[in-house]
Amino acid sequence: MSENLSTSPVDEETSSAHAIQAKWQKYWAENETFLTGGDDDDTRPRKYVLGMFPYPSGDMHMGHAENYAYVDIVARYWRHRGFAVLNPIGWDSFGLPAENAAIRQGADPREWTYQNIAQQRQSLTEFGTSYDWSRVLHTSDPEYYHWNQWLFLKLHERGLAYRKKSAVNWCPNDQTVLANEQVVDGRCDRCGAEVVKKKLTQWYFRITDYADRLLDDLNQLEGFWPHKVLQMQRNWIGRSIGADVDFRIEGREQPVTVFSTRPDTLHGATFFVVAPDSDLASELAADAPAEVRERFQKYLAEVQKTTDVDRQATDRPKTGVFLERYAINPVNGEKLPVWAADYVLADYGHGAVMAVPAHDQRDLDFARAFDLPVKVVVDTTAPITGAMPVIEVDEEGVPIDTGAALDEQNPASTGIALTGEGRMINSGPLNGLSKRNAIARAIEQLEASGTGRAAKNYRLRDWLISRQRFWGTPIPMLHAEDGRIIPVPEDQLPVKLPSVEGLDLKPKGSSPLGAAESWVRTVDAASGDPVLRDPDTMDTFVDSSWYFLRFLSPNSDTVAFDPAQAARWSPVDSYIGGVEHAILHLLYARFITKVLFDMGLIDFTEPFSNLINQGMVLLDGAKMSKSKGNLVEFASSMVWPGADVTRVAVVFAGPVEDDIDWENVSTTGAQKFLVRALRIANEVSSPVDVVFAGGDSVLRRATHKLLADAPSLVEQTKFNVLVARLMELVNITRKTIDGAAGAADPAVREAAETVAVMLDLIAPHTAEEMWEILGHEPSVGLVTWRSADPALLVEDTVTAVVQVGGKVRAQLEVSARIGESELEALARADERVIRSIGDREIVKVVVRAPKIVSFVVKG
Ligand code: ANZ
Repeated sequence: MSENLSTSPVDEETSSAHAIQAKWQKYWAENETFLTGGDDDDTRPRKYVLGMFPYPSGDMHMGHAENYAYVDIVARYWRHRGFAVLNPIGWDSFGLPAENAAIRQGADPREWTYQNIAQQRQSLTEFGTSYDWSRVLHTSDPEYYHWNQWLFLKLHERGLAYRKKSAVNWCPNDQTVLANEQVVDGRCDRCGAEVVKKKLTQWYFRITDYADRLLDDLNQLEGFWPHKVLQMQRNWIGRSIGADVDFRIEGREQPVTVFSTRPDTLHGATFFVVAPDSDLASELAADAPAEVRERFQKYLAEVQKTTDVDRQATDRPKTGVFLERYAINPVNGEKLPVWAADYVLADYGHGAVMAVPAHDQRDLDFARAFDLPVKVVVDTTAPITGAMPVIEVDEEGVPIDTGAALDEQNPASTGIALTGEGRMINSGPLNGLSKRNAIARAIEQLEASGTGRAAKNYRLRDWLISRQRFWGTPIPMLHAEDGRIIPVPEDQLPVKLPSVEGLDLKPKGSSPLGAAESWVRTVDAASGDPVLRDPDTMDTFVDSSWYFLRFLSPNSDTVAFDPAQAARWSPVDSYIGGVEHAILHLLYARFITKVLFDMGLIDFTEPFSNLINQGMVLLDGAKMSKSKGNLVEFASSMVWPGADVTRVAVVFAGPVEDDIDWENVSTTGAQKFLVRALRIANEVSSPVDVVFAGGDSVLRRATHKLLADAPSLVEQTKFNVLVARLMELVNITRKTIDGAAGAADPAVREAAETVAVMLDLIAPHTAEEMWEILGHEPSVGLVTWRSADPALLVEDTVTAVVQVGGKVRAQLEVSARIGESELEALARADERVIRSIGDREIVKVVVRAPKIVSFVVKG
């Protein structure tokens, strides 16, 4: 076990650190030191610094400590640079853990939630964070979720909130819908039951309408967000460009459309596949012979137990059922057998594909498993640059002799699909074209013949937002007996959650709210008709999709946020949090931002100008988490070793984006450093108004070098380097105090004050204490950073003499810190020295850097 867990000494240093901590926390609270400011008469420029707000699951652990330490560094930094800083905090306080805890304890989720919030709030205060506590929000407060409901109505008005019936992941044990991420290896991640697909009518947000903008605007963020996160967002949206092609199915009136990224390969299609769980598959099977129908039904039951992720796995054996129906290829009239196979997904593209086994690996695997023909239509051995090769064709126009090279690569025997560049063959009018040109030509031809058109497709799905749970925002919709769905009028918001009294929160297939009779039954104000409230609640990602705007007007009961305040403060300048939110939360926040922009409420289209992702805090190589039972709790670390020590230790442990293992974090090193820093402040003996001039030049240079470097260290998030540099400056200051100049040297005061002001970013209690000891009024947190004196940044130089045969022949201006070999090299290169040595032999060189080089010569 590490020192951090096993020891809890109450030594002198720790208890004095605790006294300092308590003293300054009281001061900050009483003086409201960190209120935002930035009002009309505040002429300072503004920064909005935001940490991803916490979920109130018990107390926080070291992973949170790291995050909030970083947020505080950035917020404090901009205050020191003369900015008005908005640095708020709130809680993402709806969600399943509260509800599950309430079910276990037979209690109200409210109690669990607000108790945990109180505990976390206490921890964050004791951590010395500089939040503006006047702006706190909790998403589970009706004052907050009122505006989630308003947002829902606005999306509904714009056609962006709609209901649809579709197959969703369903846990038969927990009796609830699961998100794709909650399904692990086909099982419910909470209870382990096999997840099935169930068709349900649910509310969705039409995020796919924004797919292009969500994708294209990522380019603006390049360089400001981690590249990895941008790439993850791009992949999640997953735009594919290609064509929709209409195939006739024998015996069916309506054609069936397929999406293909490779319309150039249409002549290579040898079969046709529909998703077994699509309506089309059931319809086609319904008309098939009884035994086919039966086989299909059995297969479908299996498929419904398989997740989309597993269905797309390439290493699974291919399975499927021939439906004894045929599709007609629109480019050549060929009959293609129609199969139902689970590698085709019902809700991607149109849920059906033309299979081109020679050029698509999944199709090839399937063709080989069921002995279906493979037809090569792209010669990937042919050059695609230079002149178009002459392709010899037989009397039917089929190329002959595509070359031995291509024979060797025949996918039917190698099992490897030919996906590369090449020249079209066996493709009628496309023959000889490169793949790229053939795609364009094929689309032209499809459009001309009315059997297809250019098309785009996205991996991104609409956002399913209804949950059959109690502890969330009620969906503000009413259901009339005649099936009409009526929005709750805005002036009747918020639709508050009922009391849990008498409600059974246990999952049972529908929302527990449906059983709250007196709540669910109401009347439509306009018609006076009896109606039922929608019993579902919203996905909690809705709550966090716009909370950064609520911080601008946290107490308004007339608007979600004030557009004038949004114009003043947003977008968020620095958003700081874990990479686990790289996809969904950020995507949803970006989507809602664009909707609010389209509504004319804000004048920006991206919510977070800069994103900082910190690494994880591990314990013994595993991520700290409650379920793993390897938490180092936040509160206990503040009892021992104290907030400042914890902060320094965590920040010093490594670069922001790296994972750190708490086992390797040294709190003793951090504690020693803070004690040394305080001691220096205590020893300074020059007066508080002393002029910083003269004094120990090494120390002054070190101080000004740090003043010059620190801003870019912070702005490039090299926080651990900043700690190292502060440690170095404390050491140099110590040397000066212990040397001839002593503690009265003004350079010592200058260095100590610089340490105090910069240390405020990381160890604010110690910094305040130092500042006070040094004779200043609090708060050091509001002191503007001094700028570096350029004269002190110039490298120190000295004059070196070069002797040849005992006579001074040259003088060189060199750095005071020059090394021996470097000095010798400079001397040997000097014209005067070369001339004076002439062709005499050098028998010895004596170098005393930085002052003398002496050449002993013969002859
Ligand atoms: C014929 C073809 C030939 C295809 C070829 C690819 C290569 P991405 O890039 O991921 O968008 N496809 C279409 N709908 C599908 C579905 N519902 N389930 C599974 N696969 C589906 O993939 C697009 C390609 O995936 C499409 O282009 C289609 O196969 C397949 F040499 O059409 B292609």
